[in-house]
Amino acid sequence: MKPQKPLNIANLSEAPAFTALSVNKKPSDHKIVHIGIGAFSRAHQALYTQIANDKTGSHWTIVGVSLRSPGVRNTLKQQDYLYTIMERSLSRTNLRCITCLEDIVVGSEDPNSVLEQLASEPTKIVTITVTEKGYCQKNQHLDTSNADVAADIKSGLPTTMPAYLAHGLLKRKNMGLAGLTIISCDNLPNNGEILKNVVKDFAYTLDTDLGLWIDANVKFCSTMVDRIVPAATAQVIEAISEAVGLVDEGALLCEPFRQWVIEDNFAGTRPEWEAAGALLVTDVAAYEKLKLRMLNGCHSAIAYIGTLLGDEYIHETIARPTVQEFIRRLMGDEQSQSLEVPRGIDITAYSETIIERFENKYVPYRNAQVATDGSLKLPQRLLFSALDLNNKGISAEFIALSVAAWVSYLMVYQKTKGYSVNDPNLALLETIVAANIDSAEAVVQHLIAEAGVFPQPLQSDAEFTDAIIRHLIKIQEEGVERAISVVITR
Ligand code: CS2
Repeated sequence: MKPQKPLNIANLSEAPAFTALSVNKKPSDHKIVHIGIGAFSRAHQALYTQIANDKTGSHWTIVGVSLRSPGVRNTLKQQDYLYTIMERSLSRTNLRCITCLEDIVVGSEDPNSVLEQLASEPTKIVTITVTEKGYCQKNQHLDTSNADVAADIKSGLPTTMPAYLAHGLLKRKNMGLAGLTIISCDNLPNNGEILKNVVKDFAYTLDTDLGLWIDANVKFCSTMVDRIVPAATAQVIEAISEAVGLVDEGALLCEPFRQWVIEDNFAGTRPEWEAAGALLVTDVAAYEKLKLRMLNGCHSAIAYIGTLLGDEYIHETIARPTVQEFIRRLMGDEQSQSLEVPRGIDITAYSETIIERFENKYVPYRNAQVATDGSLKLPQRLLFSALDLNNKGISAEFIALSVAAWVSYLMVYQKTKGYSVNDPNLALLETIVAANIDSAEAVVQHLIAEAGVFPQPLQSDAEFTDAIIRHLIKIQEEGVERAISVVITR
């Protein structure tokens, strides 16, 4: 039966799965400010904090920050910031109510409300999920040619993540508050270091001493985060609301799998996230590389191949035997060969788990969602692996085909506009593709040289360039599935 009443504290006892829950809404003196309070962070970091609270009796709360849209705040405010996570696979369905989210502030409505949270005494930790483009970086430093960054420097009011953090830290410094720990949870290698660089670069534009204060008082942790959490749809909200027995407009569906590896580099206290299964390590680099190349690299390859095949979802594309074999080989022959597997990880089992996770049709994930922002994702997901393989004398045929699928995806879009392409560099990509639309060779060469996507040494790798062109021509002439069949039977 369709529920009528909303999920909130007063109605909680009417949700059979949650009757035993007690919600602690007392003000907390241990807060985490989370910038970028989207579906991923609510089903990942918030869950780790919730479990750590539940297991240890601690009372850490999260204040979410949405830099632009008030949507999530508007939805969750009416529900006392409670929401459900449904973990789902063939063999498992689990419902959980998250109660540790305290509030959400919206930067576009009131930038000061964000700065106040960053510069409040109880705030000990800031976690970040703003996606690749939110870092406003170029070569791991602040990109001052980025229009939003330039506007933030000029106006003195923040709109970008680096500007918010720098202003917030300045406020903390001026108020004589202690430093804090800032944790990047985005899919970027070396994410803690990049975050530190962009924040410090912005800090120097505000106050010459702020950089020194940051060095002395603020710690940045790199992390590897992993969980497949699609953007919630109306169907998901309806199905979860029915399962809960209350209407939950903020409900999220995700896979049961989750992983969080955190660099143990804290300025002060933190939740006992290890009680929720997080791994605290001295160096996360190897874990980041493993996950970015094995999972995200293959995810992107599937997204472009799947879009060319007209598939809506990742699970549909991975169910095609040729694609599945291709992804296994991309992982086994190339991505895994390009990196050092962290000790204790069985790479074959890890790869098979990734395939199973992609196959999880109970958590449908759109190819279009993974395909977004390709120009910012391709380097760490596929291109750096090609570079490392090249240095080892191993050819990168499967990677080249995946890159050719991305090029073909841009070309088909240019010609047909049959789907939308979301990418912050779309204008430049379109210009390059449009000028060379009749020649696979020219399009690849100009994208490699001018799109700002391909790392320098790879630009002069003629063998890699030729392989992309060869696969692109095959895709154009015989279709992507045939192009894949050729490489997997070699
Ligand atoms: C995906 C990731 O949309 C994407 O680009 O590859 O969001 C992926 O689902 C997560 O990184 C999994 O941990």
